[in-house]
Order: sequence, then structure tokens, then C-alpha cells
Amino acid sequence: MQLTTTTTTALWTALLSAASVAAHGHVTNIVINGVYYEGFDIDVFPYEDDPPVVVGWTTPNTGNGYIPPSEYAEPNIICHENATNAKGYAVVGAGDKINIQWTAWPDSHHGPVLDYLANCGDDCSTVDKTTLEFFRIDGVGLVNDTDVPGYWGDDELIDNDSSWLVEIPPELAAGNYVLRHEIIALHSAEELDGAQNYPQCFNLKVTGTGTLSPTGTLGTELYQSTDPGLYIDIYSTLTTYEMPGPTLISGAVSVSQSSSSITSYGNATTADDSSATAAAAATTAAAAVSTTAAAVAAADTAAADTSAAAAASVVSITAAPTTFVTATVASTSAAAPASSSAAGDDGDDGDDGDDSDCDDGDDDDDDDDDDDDDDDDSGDSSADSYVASSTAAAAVAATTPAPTTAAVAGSSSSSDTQSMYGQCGGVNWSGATACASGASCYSYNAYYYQCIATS
Ligand SMILES: [Cu+2]
Repeated sequence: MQLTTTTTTALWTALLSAASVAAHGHVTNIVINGVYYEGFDIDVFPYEDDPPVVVGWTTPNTGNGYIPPSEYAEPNIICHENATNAKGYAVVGAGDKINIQWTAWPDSHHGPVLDYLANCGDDCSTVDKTTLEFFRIDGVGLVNDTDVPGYWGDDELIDNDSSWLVEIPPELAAGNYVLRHEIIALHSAEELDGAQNYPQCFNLKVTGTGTLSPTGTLGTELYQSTDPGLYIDIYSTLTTYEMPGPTLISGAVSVSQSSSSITSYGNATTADDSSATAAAAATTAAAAVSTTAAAVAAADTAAADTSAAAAASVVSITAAPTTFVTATVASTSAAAPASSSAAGDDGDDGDDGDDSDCDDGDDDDDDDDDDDDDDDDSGDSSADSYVASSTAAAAVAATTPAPTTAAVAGSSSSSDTQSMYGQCGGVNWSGATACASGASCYSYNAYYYQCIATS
């Protein structure tokens, strides 16, 4: 039985919903051109002696907590509580999009979504986070306030299969960068120190020929507790919303939200890997998850233990960053994109934030949005600040279920041409090997060839 892309997305949402006891949330993984890179699994890795190398920064934040404004001048605001550097990174082309996938996000926690980058110099796995200077590459605040407390960036994230799409600025200079992705929940922000920041960091190696090298702001200087976008009563009618933090850089590209289909699994690259000839790197295992019988079975049961097994299999796939994984996921499980389950979600916040503040919203905290088909392609993402208008609501209402379908493993034939920055070859690659006009196929390693601009 063939599952459509939409069905597959619904399946994963179902698995996530079944497995998650929503406290707040965290990023489970990122997806770049269909390749899945695991984040730091707070439900599992903190309890392991030797957790796998991943692209997500390490946090012992097992309670899904947040950083309050009282810590805006402290290192915790940079990449979350007691965060330490990710040991691996993902390779991404300038102009590529990254889909950042979260556990279910509570729909009472309205607020903006923002993304920043900071250049690490030689190595993001060892850089001192307090020296990183972040510049902002996107941000969506209040989309419309038709229905107070409004429809916000993170509501768009919820409606986008709990994921956020961000584009690396096309002209960004090549180099090593920390991606700082953040939701700020404002449901208690009518009180000073009531905002809740949920920063999540990932290491990237950006490739390209651009020269854009923006100046940035130290993480500990991004916000002030009295910023109008952080000390605000969202339960009153708002005519404007001022995004907190530094202004968007010129050269940033805001994109319409859509979620990305996962067509293969990649391992985090490490500094050691990058000097080796083969192995690791942006390894891709051609896991045709959308067409497996196992996936169908999982859809029928969608029980917590099923998703737990799936999550475990993902861990095992990515646990060996120096070994190329040839097995497809088909025989093992539906390979749910990560997340929670067995290990307790109900732990204490583990930071100064008081969890009791979290239910002030007028919506049910745990009411996961199962309406997974209403991807919002309205293009409102570019709105940096909200100004009331009669067209905003209409734009949001427009729904076009159009998840990314480009470069789905097995669905393209070798006679196709791959678009810019898509994969065009490598061991086990069965998709297009020719690049669209203006691009050439470049071999990063034996397992990953990518279409990049012909210089
Ligand atoms: Cu909360």
C-alpha cells in the first residue's frame, strides 16, 4: 500500500500526539532537503552514558522548561539552560531551507517564532557560546488579532505539523554557524518576567559562494525584560506588535511555512569526520518511510509503545556517526520523527521558571492540534510586525495542503533534474543525478552529492 505524503504526515502527527504528554516542547530534529538530522533527545540522552553525536546542542533540560526574562543577561538565554555545544553539525547550502520539527506545542502559549545565526569561526563544537554574535534571519510575531489573544507565529508552527521552515540567507558567506531557533510564549507576559523563552540551538556548516557576513548581538544582549514585545498583555486587543530583539538583517528571506517530508536519515558530521575521506558526512540512507507496510500497521495502532519503539529505532540509526547506514527503515518501524514517550515528560522544569505560570492561557494546554492538514501557505511569514488589516485574516484562512514533495526517494527517476541544493548522487541514491540549469552536481563525499550554483 502506498501512503501519500499527506497521509504519512498525518501518521507522524498521530504518533507524536500519542507519545507526547505535552508540557512545553522541544525540537526533536531538523530536516534539510529531505534528510533528517536528530536533535538532542531530552527524554533519552540525559540518561545515557555515551549519547550519540547529534547536531542539536546538549541541554539537561529534561522538564521541557523555559528561560525567563530574569535570565536574559545570563548564558542560559543563549541556547537554553546549561546548554553545551553540539558535537556534530549538518551541512546546508546557503539558500536552502531547514524544517525545524517540534514536539506538540501547547496552543495556549501564543507568541513569536524567531531564528538567528552566529558565526562560530573554526568549530561550533568548541566555540565559547558567550562570544557568539547572533543576527536574525526570520521572525513571525502577531499574524492577526481577529480572535484575541490572536494568531501568532507559534500558532502557525502548530498548524504546520509542529514545525518551522527557515531559509539560510542565499548570500550568506560559507562557514560554521550556530542556528538559534526560538519560540517566545507570551501567555503570562502581562507580568514583568512573565515571558517564556524556548531557545534551541543547532550546528551548521553553510556552503556557498556568498559574501554576506552580518554583524550580530551577543546572546545575553538580545532582549530586555521591558521590551514592548516581551512585556505585553496579549489578552487585550493589539493594533501593533513590535518584534523583540535585533532587527532582521538585510539579505534574509522569509518563507511561507510548510513542513518537509523525510526521505532519508543523515548523521551529524564531526570535525574528525570532515578530515576523513569517507564515512559519516551528510550520510543518507534511502529510507522510503512513506511506503512501508510497517508504517501502515503503526497507523492502525498508534499506541505509545509503538511510537516508543519507533523512536528507539531512530536513535539506533543515528547512534553511529562514523558508520554508513544502508538499512532502510522499512523492516524496523515507522520511524516516527523522534520524541518523547517512555521517559517521563512530567519532570520539573529544571529552571527558575514556575510551571504554574503555564496554564494562564485560556485554552487547554494539552489540547494537541490534530488538524494536521492545514498547512498555511499564506505567505504572511514576512510580516515582521503586525498592523491590523482586513486582509490578514483572509490570508491566514487560506489553506493549501502542499507539503514538500521534491526529491522524495524513489519517486524521481534518473531522467529528472534536481533543483538547486538538492541531492544529486551518492551511494544508494536513486533520484535525479542531473542538476537544473545554472547548477552543477558536486560531490561532498561518497554518500552525498548536491546541486550547487555553477560558478
Ligand atoms: Cu507552559
